[in-house]
Amino acid sequence: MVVSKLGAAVLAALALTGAASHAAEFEMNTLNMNAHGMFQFEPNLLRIQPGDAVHFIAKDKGHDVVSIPGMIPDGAEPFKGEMNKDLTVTFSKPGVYGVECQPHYGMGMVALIVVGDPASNLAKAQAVSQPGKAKPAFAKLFEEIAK
Ligand SMILES: [Cu+2]
Repeated sequence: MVVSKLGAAVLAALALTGAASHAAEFEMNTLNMNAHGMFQFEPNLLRIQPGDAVHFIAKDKGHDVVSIPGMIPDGAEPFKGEMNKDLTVTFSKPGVYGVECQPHYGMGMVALIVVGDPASNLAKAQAVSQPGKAKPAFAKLFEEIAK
C-alpha cells in the first residue's frame, strides 16, 4: 500500500515534469505587409496554453509589441517591447491578451493571444474601445475565437 502510494507520487511528479518541459514557444512576426494588408502581426491570432511563450520577431522594422491596457487578464503582467527588437513573453494566466504595435495601432496592427480558456477576461477585453482600424480588426479576431 505504502509502496503503491509512493509509486503514484513519483508518477505524478514525473507527469508534472513532463508537462513543464513541453511548454511550447510560438512565433509572431511584425510585417509591413501581408495578404491582410499593411502593418500586420503574422499570425495575428495564437491559441496557446498557460506556461507557453511567444517570441515576437521584429521581422520588418518600425514596429513594437505592447499589451493593450484593459485587454489582459487580472493579475497578468503587462508587456512592452522596444522598437525593432524581438521580445519573448511567457503567458501564465489564462484568458485573452490584446497586443498592439504602438505606431500602427489605429491602422489595425493588432493581435490576439488566447491562453487556455479565454473566459476569465473575454467580455472585459471585448468592451475596450478601439481606435480606427483596430476596431474591425479585433471584431474579426473575437469572431474567430468564438467559432
Ligand atoms: Cu507597426
